[in-house]
Amino acid sequence: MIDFYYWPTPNGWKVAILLEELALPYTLIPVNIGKGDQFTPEFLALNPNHRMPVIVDHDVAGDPVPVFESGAIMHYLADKYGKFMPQDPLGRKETLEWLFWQVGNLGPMAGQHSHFFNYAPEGEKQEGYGFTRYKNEYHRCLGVLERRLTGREWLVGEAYSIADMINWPWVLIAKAMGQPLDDFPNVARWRAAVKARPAVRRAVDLGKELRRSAPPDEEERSLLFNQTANTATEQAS
Ligand SMILES: N[C@@H](CCC(=O)N[C@@H](CS)C(=O)NCC(=O)O)C(=O)O
Repeated sequence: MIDFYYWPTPNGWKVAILLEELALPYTLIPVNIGKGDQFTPEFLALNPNHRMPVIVDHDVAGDPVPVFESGAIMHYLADKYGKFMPQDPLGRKETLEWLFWQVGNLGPMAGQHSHFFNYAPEGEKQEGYGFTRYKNEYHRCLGVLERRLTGREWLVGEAYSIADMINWPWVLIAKAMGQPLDDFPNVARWRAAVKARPAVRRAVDLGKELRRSAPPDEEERSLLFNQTANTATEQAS
């Protein structure tokens, strides 16, 4: 059995998609990131970076194994079950390239753009240097995907893989973040193909109702969104 520390956001969906595709049994453990669950000592023991998703794999020979960072989790599970990742060295190398690209490029750029787009105070939002920088970087990343997907169905090789699963969630919500995919027809086609998979639909629906729980108040939001090493440590203690 796997414990899945989760909140319904794009980073959470990545791992939810793989768990559903692998049809693995798991226990969902909600991490309400709007309320600060990611700073509890129990959670910090699993992920010192206080972010979800995290899994704890109990289906191992010794002590349960915690895994943090979505890319590491996807690689760990695909490797362990020998699925959704090519087995030949070149295919594995390409899968890792697109996995690392997601967690080093698309993920952070889309995440910061989402923050400015959804949470920045008025004024900062449309005109600020930061807003424009992350908006353009997110757009650039969509262009990288467009070039890669021109003339190919999936990101790596001939088959749907963890490279597609990890990149898809931040593309799913492109329009909602003010960047419709009109300029990126191949990305739009690929987005629809992934979205049509039953496992993907189950993953995106996972824990939807959790989001309806009370949103953070102003003080909580300020603490959560203005983290420094000190404030994060204070919250954890
Ligand atoms: N690089 C991390 C990013 C994870 C991440 O940023 N998770 C967000 C939710 S989408 C989170 O837990 N945020 C909590 C916070 O900001 O304190 C991964 O890919 O796992």
